[in-house]
Amino acid sequence: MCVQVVLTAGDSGAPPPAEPGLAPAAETSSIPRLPASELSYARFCLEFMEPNAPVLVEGATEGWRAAVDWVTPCGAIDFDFLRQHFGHAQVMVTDTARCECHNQQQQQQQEEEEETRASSTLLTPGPLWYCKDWHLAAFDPQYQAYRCPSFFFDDWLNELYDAREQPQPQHDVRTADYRFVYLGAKGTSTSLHSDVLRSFSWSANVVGCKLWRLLPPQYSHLLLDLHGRIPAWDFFAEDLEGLYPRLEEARSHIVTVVQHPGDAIFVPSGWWHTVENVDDCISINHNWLNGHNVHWTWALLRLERRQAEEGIEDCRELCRQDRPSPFFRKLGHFGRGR
Ligand SMILES: O=C(O)CCC(=O)C(=O)O
Ligand SMILES: [Fe+2]
Repeated sequence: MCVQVVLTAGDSGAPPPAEPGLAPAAETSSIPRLPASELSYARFCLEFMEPNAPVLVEGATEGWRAAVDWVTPCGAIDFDFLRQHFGHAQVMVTDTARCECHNQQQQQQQEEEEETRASSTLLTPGPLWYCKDWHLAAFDPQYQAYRCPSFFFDDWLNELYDAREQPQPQHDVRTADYRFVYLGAKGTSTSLHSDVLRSFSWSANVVGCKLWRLLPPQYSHLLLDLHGRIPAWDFFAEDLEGLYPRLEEARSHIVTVVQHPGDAIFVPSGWWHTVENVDDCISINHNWLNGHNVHWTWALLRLERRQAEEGIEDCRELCRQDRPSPFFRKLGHFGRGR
């Protein structure tokens, strides 16, 4: 699951400790690739979770039911199987043909361009639907599509979900789990983000190749707009109005990774990333927290609380619950009078 976090800008060219508590990651131009059989849990803790460094684990989907059921003999997605077994599921889809701009002006500009293109050529590019964040494990607990690889097992976030006695609404972010299926055609993509709550994420490809671009957290400030607030939606966003003056510098620190079927990528806390599906792809993704990263989540929650408090400082008095404000009194009066 992905969310955008609003950050504060660093004040100099040097990488600032822009994100409280997030230690700078070692500079790297590629990430290690290790066969699952050669990676012990102790080594994963020591070399990857603790230093918050990415790694690609090969052969992570061996023995998975999904790696058999969801794949045709020629290695494509078996849509017949998916349709038969899960055709009744309701899922969230995103049209990734439209760029996920966070800036209203750019969004409007894109819409205008699309309108112009449509009226001049009478050809509108079709939508590119990407099914994201489908909670399959919770939707059908009997059908065990995969086993969580042992490296990613120490998971306090999903344990919390499992500990609940009552089934919870799947699409309610307050109660849903953080175990997902991503299903997208060639060309679908996920725009620039860092993961929810500064969690770790792992993603294992069952079918297809994905192209990942990763940026360590100490360069977060390079993604921000002129005002130091909104991060760019893509590392390669066309910056016509000079809104993202340090994006080019950010690009020089990107680490690019090609993920093949069977590979699981470990995305550490606070690392920014984009993902492109080079083929039709289906993958399993989890977000998780444990003793190696939960302090960053705590730091983020405290920061956001402080920002929220500062944001309402000017109307704090009006919001006090023990004293109805003149505004609400007026509204109440207005309602009664009609
Ligand atoms: O596969 C994708 O499109 C996005 C996955 C992702 O962002 C993640 O696993 O953190
Ligand atoms: Fe992500």
